[in-house]
Amino acid sequence: MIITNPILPGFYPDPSIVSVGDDYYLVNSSFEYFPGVPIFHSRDLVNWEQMGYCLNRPSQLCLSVEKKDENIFSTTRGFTPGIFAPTLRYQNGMFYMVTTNVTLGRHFFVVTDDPAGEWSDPIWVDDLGDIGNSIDPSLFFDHDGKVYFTCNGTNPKGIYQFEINIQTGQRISPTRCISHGYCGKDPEGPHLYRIKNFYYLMTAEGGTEYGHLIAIGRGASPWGPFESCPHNPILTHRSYASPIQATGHGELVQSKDGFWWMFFLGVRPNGYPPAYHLGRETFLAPVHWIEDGWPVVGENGRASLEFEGPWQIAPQKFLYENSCDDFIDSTFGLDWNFLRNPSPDDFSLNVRPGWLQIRCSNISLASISGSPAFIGRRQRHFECQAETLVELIPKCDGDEAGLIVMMNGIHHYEIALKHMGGSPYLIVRRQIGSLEVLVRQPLKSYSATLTVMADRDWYKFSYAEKDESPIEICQSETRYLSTEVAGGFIGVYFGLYALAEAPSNGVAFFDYFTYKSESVGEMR
Ligand code: 6LW
Repeated sequence: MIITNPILPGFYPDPSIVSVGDDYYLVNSSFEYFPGVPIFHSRDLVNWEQMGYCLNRPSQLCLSVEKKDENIFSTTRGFTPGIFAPTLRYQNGMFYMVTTNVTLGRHFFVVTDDPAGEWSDPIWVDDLGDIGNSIDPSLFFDHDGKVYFTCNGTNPKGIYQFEINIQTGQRISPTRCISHGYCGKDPEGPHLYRIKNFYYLMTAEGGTEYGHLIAIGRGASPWGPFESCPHNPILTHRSYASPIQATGHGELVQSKDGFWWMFFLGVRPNGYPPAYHLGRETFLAPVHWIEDGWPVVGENGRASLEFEGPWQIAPQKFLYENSCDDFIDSTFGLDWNFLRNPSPDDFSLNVRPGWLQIRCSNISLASISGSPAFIGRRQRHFECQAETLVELIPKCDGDEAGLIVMMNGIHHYEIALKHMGGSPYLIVRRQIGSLEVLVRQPLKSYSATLTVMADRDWYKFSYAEKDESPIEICQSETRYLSTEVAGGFIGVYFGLYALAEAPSNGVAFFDYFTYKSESVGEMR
């Protein structure tokens, strides 16, 4: 049985996974998107279904940057904070998801006995002491009942740890630096495991760019010292010609049949110099242990787009390959995300049954303190197409609504209807940092079908007025929405949005949204 990577294509970085009975559960980082920390379920490690989100209530997930703090976060390269790398653990019937809300600068965990249901409100982790900026928390439940909280810190750079009261989040030991990493810069993403008689401390190092790697060490105590694996890094694609690059930040897991696996993030760049726009994705590689008790990942530390699995599994099905939302349901499907904490008044599925209404909001797409009227889904395939039918009911000059290809608040392309000088226009805007290119042309009415077709290198924008053939209006490079250009930790989303230049009562209605990868054939 051939297994195809990525297992979760599109923006799904920092995978963490637990095995419970016949089931596996996996979580990813979600940064500035709401709800936060998607959680997936699988029975075979390869076919995954989304069960929900660990953080689906504002009481668990505050993503709004205070106006006064905007300067701390704003850079010329877009905005990312929010929820960084999570870790998922299971102990005595309870699931724990620990992470960092970087917008607030705090670690916390949430708990549940039903991962598909509601998770608790945050249990905030005590002050860690003076270790600088800290992300990537992990929990380790030892056989003697002790629970360890492990994370990275920057003062100095290293992996830090303390014993935690898992009921309260209280720190119950001094914080100690347990490693400065094994073989790369920026040790982070630590996970502690007890395997046979050793404590293994696994880390992500090298930074989450092309030098990324996973390394491991082991010792007799959870506090170390950790002897570095003689063949570290155990996974890296640095200076290695492969369609998968920047492999790192991962989780080791043993399947029921006794095989071992590494889930990790990687990217699929295009062109030269390489640039990736789908974000950091979740990949899988088999692991075997050599006699002296060290793991070997994939083919001597290298992963591939396809490999032979050791067992028979159902044909591999990918999440959300082909999705069409007719906006018939009264709630949003799990695939949809909002930017930061959405304003509930901006969206309605009830005003006009079978249509999504979005209010024209004057919160700009570039705002990092507010939540623009935007709802989106990940782009998961290089070759794909997104389409919608929109009707704009403008109230003020400048009201607009349409289809957006969004990397971050200052790197995005959109095709939209816009009310300008009292008349309807079709616009395509390309925003690349401080550069803005606008194409516009008059329309007969405030209604049109809008389409974006993507291949590896280009997005092509077209529109069709009622009963007329589609017209391609322009195209733009995928490269300018890549992480290399836009910065941040996210991947491209396709979304629907409505904007106003000043407070407005304008609204837009969207009849449907389709996303299709080329592999699934004709569009509607
Ligand atoms: C994450 C860190 C990393 O917290 O990138 O690749 C950071 N590794 O471990 C953001 O995902």
